[in-house]
Amino acid sequence: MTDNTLKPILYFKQNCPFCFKVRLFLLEAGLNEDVEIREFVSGSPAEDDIRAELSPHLDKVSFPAARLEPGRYIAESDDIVAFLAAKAGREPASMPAFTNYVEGPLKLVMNLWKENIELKAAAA
Ligand SMILES: N[C@@H](CCC(=O)N[C@@H](CS)C(=O)NCC(=O)O)C(=O)O
Repeated sequence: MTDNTLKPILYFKQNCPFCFKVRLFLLEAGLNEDVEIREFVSGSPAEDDIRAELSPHLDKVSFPAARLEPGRYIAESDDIVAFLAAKAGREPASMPAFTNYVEGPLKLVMNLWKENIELKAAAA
């Protein structure tokens, strides 16, 4: 039987594209049972609880975030994937769904987001 208290805890904001990146990695790597996922909806009481839990441990709270082990928190999707991959002996670069998402839709969303900020600044 798996000891749940030792599993990494992942904190996800619902519909966040960077959280989906970690979700996709977990799914493709078959690691869903090796982590505990705590997902919140923006504006919900669960969000307040999660932010209160994370803020003493992180310089800046962002999502996804993870408690890798008791007292050890990080918040950067690449670092979370790298930690989980190393722990499981997996190579994210060789996972086609994960790499397609990161290089395709996620990159597109990030580029559109940057372009939108630049256009707004230019229009102001
Ligand atoms: N580079 C970060 C970006 C994460 C990010 O910007 N996440 C957004 C949600 S999609 C966030 O946390 N925004 C601030 C907030 O919700 O407090 C990563 O890859 O983890």
